Amino acid sequence: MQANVQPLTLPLHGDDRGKLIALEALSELVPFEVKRVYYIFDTTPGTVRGNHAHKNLKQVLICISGACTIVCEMPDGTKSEIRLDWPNRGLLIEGLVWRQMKDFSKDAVLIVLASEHYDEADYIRDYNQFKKECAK
Ligand code: T46
Repeated sequence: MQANVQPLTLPLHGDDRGKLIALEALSELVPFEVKRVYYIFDTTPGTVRGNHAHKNLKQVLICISGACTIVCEMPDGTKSEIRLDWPNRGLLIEGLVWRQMKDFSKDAVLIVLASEHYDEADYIRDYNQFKKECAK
């Protein structure tokens, strides 16, 4: 699978009652069947999470409350930082991408839609191993 990191702008349905965002599997925004949803919240100030890559997993990350920053390193070493600070701002990550999540605001809730069930064997948690995989 080609490594890909793609910011997404999720369509917002707003009126005088408030705002609503709909996410649909196999759509342009979530281009896979969602098998798992998890969320990260109540993070310790200053913490950095992630520090791993996935072999096969596809995910869409959305900070539905507060804000956090996602740092991605592509197989060619290119790095990008994406600030997720509004519920209609998402990030699609697929393929071999080293990721970190940092600078969580106190109220941050990061929700993640994932293409597969949890499988520790899909993780590359060793950075040197990641670089070796990238060189293949
Ligand atoms: C990712 C980033 C964005 C489970 O038991 N089931 C699950 O579905 C998940 C995601 C985690 N866990 C367990 C495994 C660990 O014992 O929860 C604990 C914390 O997981 P981890 O240290 O991998 O969490 P993060 O925040 O570093 O990474 C997570 C996801 O694991 C990862 O796939 O891409 O969020």
